[in-house]
Amino acid sequence: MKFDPIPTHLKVCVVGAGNMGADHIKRLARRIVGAEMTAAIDADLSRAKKAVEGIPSATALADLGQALEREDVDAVLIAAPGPLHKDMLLQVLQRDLPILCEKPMTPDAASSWEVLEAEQKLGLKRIQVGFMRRFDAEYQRLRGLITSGELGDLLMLHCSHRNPGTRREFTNEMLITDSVAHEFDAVRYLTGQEIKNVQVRLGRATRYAQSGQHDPQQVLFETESGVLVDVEIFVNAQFGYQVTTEAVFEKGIVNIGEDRGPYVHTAGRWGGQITPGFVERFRSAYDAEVQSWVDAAKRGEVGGPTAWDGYVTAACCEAGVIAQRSGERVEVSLKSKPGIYGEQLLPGRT
Ligand code: ISE
Repeated sequence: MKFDPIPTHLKVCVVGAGNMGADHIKRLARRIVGAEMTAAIDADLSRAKKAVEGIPSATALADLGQALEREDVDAVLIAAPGPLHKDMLLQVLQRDLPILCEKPMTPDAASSWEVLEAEQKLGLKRIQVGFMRRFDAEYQRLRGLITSGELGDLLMLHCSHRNPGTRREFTNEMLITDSVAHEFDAVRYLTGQEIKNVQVRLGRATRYAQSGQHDPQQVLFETESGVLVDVEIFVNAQFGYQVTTEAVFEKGIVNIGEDRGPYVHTAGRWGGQITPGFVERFRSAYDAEVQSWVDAAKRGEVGGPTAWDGYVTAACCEAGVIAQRSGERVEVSLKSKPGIYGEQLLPGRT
């Protein structure tokens, strides 16, 4: 095994130098403690070169295979497009290196299950999946309130997830698989329960959607103990980026995600700035996520959501896409959880 269990600096290779990959490259080079950015990979080599400009320790490459041959790669962060993840994950697992894989782990439940099987052959967890909301301070506080029971039982969650716009290739299914994927994981994280079923309602649509998209959509789901969740997914909302949750308890209401920065009074006006996108909105959560991955990787562990969480979200998304097409309520079907992924996240009240 090439991986030294406790290297002082984890030498990290980032695959994919697009929006998210380039952001992680900067983060690893400038803000993460105990890591060194050594290689950036992109099929478009000029993009990889641009992403590592000003980072002397990092080389730009066009192919993951080349990077895995190098002595200066201890761990891999995958931020390439989702459909490429499965092959990359299997390739890195063969080298038994720690992986942080951006969501979706893979685009469907069957391919996620193949990845799980490959990981189980190693006998330990190597993959952390990039559900960064679990590292957001407000989500963590809300989870604490749910587990402590101090406001009574959680009854409902009202979520909104708004993006300013989408690229042309963002399909109607991606409203579920790329965007609502976060709510599936966040609800599992908050409640400690699995999601039983999903339904999608399509109402009046914005004229600003890309062709083929019906936007916004209302996605409804139910957890094992009957907590009802409604999600407004609106990916061409024009005004900025916004992700909020209102939690309804027996003895109170909790709101998170108001995202209010400094409130300025000047020149006869008052107000603040709306964050433009997810990179800015969740910057601290991404920092905490990557730091946790690096720290855990040095101990030979995983520091966040696992491949099991990636698989479950893929299964929820699959049910969501069927629900989107049929308008019916669709049950989420899951295989049993393999032993290496441990217990249920939290003991939910039944
Ligand atoms: C994007 O891929 C993300 O992960 C963002 O967090 C989400 O808000 C956006 O809708 C997705 O397309």
